Amino acid sequence: MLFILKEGSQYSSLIEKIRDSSASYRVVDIYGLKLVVAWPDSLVEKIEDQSIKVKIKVKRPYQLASNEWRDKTIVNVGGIEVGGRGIVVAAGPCAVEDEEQMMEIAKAVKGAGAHMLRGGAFKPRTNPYSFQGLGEEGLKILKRVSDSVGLPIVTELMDVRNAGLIARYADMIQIGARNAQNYTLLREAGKLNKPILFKRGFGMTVEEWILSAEYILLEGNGNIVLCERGIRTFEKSTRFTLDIAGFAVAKTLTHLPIALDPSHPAGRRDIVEPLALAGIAAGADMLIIEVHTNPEKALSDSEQQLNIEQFENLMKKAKAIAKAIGRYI
Ligand SMILES: [Mn+2]
Repeated sequence: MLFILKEGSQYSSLIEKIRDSSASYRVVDIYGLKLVVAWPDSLVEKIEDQSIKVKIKVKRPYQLASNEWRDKTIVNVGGIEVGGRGIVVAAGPCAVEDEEQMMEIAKAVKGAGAHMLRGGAFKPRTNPYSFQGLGEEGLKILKRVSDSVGLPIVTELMDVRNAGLIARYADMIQIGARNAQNYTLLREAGKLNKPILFKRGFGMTVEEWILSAEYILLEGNGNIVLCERGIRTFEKSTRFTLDIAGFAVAKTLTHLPIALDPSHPAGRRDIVEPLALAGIAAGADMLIIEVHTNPEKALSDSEQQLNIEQFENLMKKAKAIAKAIGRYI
C-alpha cells in the first residue's frame, strides 16, 4: 500500500498507526513527494490519517516502480532529459583504452549527434584473463574528455567499494546485467545522488527486472532508466536475444523511462543498426551504443562496436524513425 502525504505534513502520526497495525513500512522521499510504503495491504488498508493525501493499493509487486500511481518519470542527466519526447543517444567505446582514443571517439560521436558518452573503466569480463579496464585512471580520462567535449558520462559501477569513486566522476551510473540481482549493490546505488542506468540481467523476467529497480527506488533514488540488453535463449545466431516484446511490456508497467542497448545482444556490428531502429520504433527513450574509431583493434567487444561511419548512418535512419513516431533525436 502506498500512502502519499499532503504537502508540509509530518510522517509521525501515520507511522504510529502503521506501527500499531504491526505492518512493515518504509518512508521514501522521492519525486518531491513524501511517501510511505506499507505492507501487507490487509493490515494497513483501513488506516485513515489527516496527513494522507491519497492511499493507493498498488496491485503489482513493485510498489514504487509501478505506473499505477504515476504516469511518467523524466530523468535528468547533466541537463539532458531521458523520458521526454526527445530520444537520448549515448555512444562510445566498450572500454576506455587511452585518452587519445576517448577524445577522438567523443568528438566523432558528438559530431554525429550523440548526447552522452559511454565507456567502461571497470569491465565485467567473462574471462578473467581478458582486459579488465583501466580503473580509476579510466574514470579520470573519461572526465577530462567529457569536460572538454561537453558530453555527460555514463559508466558502470560493479563493486560497492567503488560507489563513491564512480559517483565522483560519472553523470549517470550504470548497473550492468551481471549485477542486476546484486541487491547490496542496488541498495548502495539507491543511496547515490546520481541517475542510474539499470540493465536487465540476461536471465531475468521483466517482473524480476522491475523488482530489482524497486530496490534502488526504496532507498530514495527515483532517477532510474531501465535498459533492455538481451536475454539468454536457445538462439545462438546472436550473442543474446533482444527482447523487444519484454521491452514493450515493461513500458506498459512502469513510469520509469526505458533504454535499449542494441550492441550487446547483437554481438556483431552488422546487425546493431536494425536492432537500434527496432528499439526506437518500439518506444525506446534512450539508446546506448558501442562505437569505436578502430573497432578491429578494440580491447573488448571488438566484433560489435560500430565504426564512426556506421554510427553516422545509424543516426540518420534513427532520426527518421523518431520523426515518424512523433519524437526526435
Ligand atoms: Mn561492451
